[in-house]
Amino acid sequence: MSEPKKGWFQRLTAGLSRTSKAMGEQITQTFVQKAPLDQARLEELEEMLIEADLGPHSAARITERFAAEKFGKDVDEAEIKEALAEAIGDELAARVGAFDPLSGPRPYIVLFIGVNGSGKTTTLGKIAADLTSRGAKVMIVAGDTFRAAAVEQLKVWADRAKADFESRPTGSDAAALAFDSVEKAKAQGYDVVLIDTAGRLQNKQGLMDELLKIIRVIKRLDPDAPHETLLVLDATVGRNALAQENIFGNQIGVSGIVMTKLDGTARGGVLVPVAQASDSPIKLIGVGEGIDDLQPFDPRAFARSVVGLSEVPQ
Ligand SMILES: Nc1nc2c(ncn2[C@@H]2O[C@H](COP(=O)(O)OP(=O)(O)OP(=O)(O)O)[C@@H](O)[C@H]2O)c(=O)[nH]1
Ligand SMILES: [Mg+2]
Repeated sequence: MSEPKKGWFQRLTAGLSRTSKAMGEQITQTFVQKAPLDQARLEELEEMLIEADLGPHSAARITERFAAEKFGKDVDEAEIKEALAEAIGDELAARVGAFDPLSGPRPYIVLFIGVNGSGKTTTLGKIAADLTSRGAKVMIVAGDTFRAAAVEQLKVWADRAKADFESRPTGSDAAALAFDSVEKAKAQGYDVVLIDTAGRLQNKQGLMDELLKIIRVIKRLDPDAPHETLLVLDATVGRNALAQENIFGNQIGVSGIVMTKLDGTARGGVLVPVAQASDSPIKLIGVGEGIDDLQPFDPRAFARSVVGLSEVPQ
């Protein structure tokens, strides 16, 4: 993704408002008056983090760190939020990765994978729009040959992004389409190829095999391809995202994670355990359905937004 767009922090904050509202209310209740931090309030804090789906391990680590700094001291709501944001930001700092297809080899081939409805097609569309707006020559490949409406949905995004579009009738072989498209992209000097795939339940081996086949055939054209395999995870499924990461990571291989729909849940904290459990970094986050609602993952900004604080101080 390009540099953060104007107003992106506001979008992030708006997107994460359900999570931050849940956390904020709890913090306000727990720390209504400035008073020394005691064990009872620490426990409430930890409970709140678990409720926001940060997971027991992160919640415990963050609480411990917080206790080490503040136990017995007078703390108010604002200080709690600042300290919490810092602790969450530190938890995530090493788990971030850049998604930058225009500085890689050409054509840069990106494969989108994930379960049904996680946001693959939408994320692909948003990325395509960003890339074409920066002048890149982009090809979109409708590798979801499984679901009838999938091609039309993607075509809408391709038109919106003014990207070229490759598709075949429903039921066609996705791997053959991917092969021919990549071959064409190489011959015609494309900068980026974005390959959509059919949503799959992680327990349906047939569809997993199809993904492996797509990867196998494009490697014949470029042994380093796909240069990026983005696993798209829906934040609203909560801790189920952890299982998905595990299965796709092991069976297919993942180079980066996109977490979508952070705007659709009060449990956006789930990004934290996913980031920690995953071998691959979080690269992008989705905070809405619109074309500008995809952002590079910025751990500090995420942490501040999640607890309801304003922009990262310069
Ligand atoms: N609120 C919100 N909705 C999103 C976000 N990303 C995607 N969606 C919506 O989630 C729904 C599913 O998104 P798709 O992009 O079709 O998901 P998919 O993974 O391609 O789904 P399949 O092709 O069925 O596997 C759509 O209604 C999207 O608009 C997001 O960040 N926030
Ligand atoms: Mg789709």
